[in-house]
Amino acid sequence: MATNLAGAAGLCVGVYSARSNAAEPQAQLPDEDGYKLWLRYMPPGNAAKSYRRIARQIRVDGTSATCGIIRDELRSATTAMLGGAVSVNENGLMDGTVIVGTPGNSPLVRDLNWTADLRAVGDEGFVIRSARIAEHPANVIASNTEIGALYGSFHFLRLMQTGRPIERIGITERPALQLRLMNHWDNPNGTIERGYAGRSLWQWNELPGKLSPRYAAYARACASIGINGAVINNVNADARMLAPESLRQAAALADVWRPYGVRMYLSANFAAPARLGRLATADPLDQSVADWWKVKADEIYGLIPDFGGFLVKANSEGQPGPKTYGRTHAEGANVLADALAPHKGNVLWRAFVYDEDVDPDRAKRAYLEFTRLDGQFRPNVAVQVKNGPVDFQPREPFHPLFGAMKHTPVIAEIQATQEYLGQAKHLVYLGTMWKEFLDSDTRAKGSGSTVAKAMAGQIYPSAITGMVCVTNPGLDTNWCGHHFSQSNWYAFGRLAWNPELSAEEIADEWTRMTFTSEDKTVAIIREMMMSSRETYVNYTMPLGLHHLIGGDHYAPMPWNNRAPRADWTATYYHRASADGIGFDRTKRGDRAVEQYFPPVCDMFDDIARCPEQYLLWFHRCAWDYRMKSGRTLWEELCAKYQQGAEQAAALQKTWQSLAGKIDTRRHREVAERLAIQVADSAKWRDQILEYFGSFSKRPISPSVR
Ligand code: GCV
Repeated sequence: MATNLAGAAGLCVGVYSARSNAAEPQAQLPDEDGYKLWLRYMPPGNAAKSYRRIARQIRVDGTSATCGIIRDELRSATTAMLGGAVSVNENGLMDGTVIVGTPGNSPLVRDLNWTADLRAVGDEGFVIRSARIAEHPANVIASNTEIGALYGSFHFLRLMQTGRPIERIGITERPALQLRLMNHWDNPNGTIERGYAGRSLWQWNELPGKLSPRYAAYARACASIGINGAVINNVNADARMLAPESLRQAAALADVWRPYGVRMYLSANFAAPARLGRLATADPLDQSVADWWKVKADEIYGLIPDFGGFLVKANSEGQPGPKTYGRTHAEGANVLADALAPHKGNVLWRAFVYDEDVDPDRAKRAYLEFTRLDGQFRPNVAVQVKNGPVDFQPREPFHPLFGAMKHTPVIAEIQATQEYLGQAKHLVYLGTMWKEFLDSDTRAKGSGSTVAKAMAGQIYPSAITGMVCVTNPGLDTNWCGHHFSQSNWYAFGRLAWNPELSAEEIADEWTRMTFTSEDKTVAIIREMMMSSRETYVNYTMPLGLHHLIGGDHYAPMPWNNRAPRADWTATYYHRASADGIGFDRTKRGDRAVEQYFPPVCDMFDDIARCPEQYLLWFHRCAWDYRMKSGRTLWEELCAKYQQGAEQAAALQKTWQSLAGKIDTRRHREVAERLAIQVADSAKWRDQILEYFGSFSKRPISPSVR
């Protein structure tokens, strides 16, 4: 009875394909506060006419809370976009029905017999296809699970929000990674470590009795981009987060999130058996400790049956861990893993460790500690590795642990909260940075062994795949502090679902959903976003420089040479002197390059082939070292800092040109932050060049103003 109108299954609609261009002319745009994120559902310009024909009625089979959410979302979104009520009918069929269901809850979907296609998309994927059902042209959003159907519904709405065709479509989507998690660094007292958008979303003084509407709004936003879990507390974990009262609070949040497919995870303090359980030790090989974790896991699953697992920061920056008891990271992770295994929970064990006794170079330490443990972790442990070997710098080479662990799942940790990237004051779109990372070729198994493939278990089979994001929402009305910081939450979700997406297409769709569907304005904003990260690198830490900051990680502080640890200073990294600048990590230096597979190692090691963007990360160079541009290193540094400051000023000017194209409030709020960014970029340029000039003893190039 059903005919596939789109032809071959799996035909995907390209991002720039046949989009209706101009929006219908808009008069004075009403002010917006950013609360709606990318889910504004504005009229989609000229496309509305055809959409009205294709989406006339909604039929969502199934009675669960998730089905209710799908129904409400489709109804309110289409009604808002199409300018007239779209009806919901659970029984009827008419031309232009949007049908959503699973073979389990919908006889219509079952009768389509899309068994093979649905098998291919797994539990969370979906098929969206135009079909003729009982002689009626319809669009069907089908999945094996209701959560998959929810993801499919948001995908369908995204097509409409971005003006793409919804007629004769055939889309098959399956997430590349299993775990797509937000990592909040929120503390029980309501503060957020490295949070720049207000206090924590979680109202501990009200939970579990009172549920803020933001909990569901948050889960809805996550679901709209395929995020399927969240660690709600700081990795610098307070042991009391595992106390019964806290668990009841977390359970209340988990109950709100469940229909959206967002699973609860907690950061666990490794010393909890001692600090909370009052045991004499937290030694992972002590039986009483293992028993304590087992009882704790049972208690958690009694309250949160779909609890995802523990995230652990151990023996790092003062946190307790197995090494405190002379045990390895594997022995530490395994005791928690054994407790969670009967419940199918996972342990995400962070590789952000840099004990000084392991190696003098901080960038080498995690690799040294973890590669020797490969194969010793339980199957439900994944090692969570930051994108680069130091710490979320504006630019780092990829972490050498990607592709290096043959027997242990490695998942990636990236950071949206812009700790080192202008926090919520600078406009920096991170999609480009994350793509640079994901597309990096580890060469672990020949060319094409990208980080994205390593993470997805395509280089070595992996029982757990995933990417997590240290994330940015707080209680600010616009969630992320800077309106453009929302794009980083968005880009994370989209890339975790599909790391093959380009940064440009993500920026394009986010802009259309967040600001406007007017093509010219979209193109301008997209370009602003695409160049913004390189701009930031240029005026802060170009050519492989890193960590030129102090305590708050915001302002330039290259002279910072006093901290409790050498590797928290700036001078440890740049090593500027009268002879030159840079950290020699080559084979003649501290041999950090050897942690990469040979072709990558040789490329980084060879100063002629090392990409100049990593030059001072891997090489120590004389001030007169000749760059590819023909300039000396010193002149190149001057040029980069000047270019960055000019680019920041250009960003501001471009935004000013969009007055009237964006509602006044959001335009003004972004403009205010751009003014700060422009002033900061000049400050970075001037202070860094003055400081390094005191070593180079060369004049600052006349082009620097
Ligand atoms: C949560 C950096 C940050 C710390 C953070 C740490 C980590 O050092 O500055 O605030 O602590 O990374 O990732 O554990």
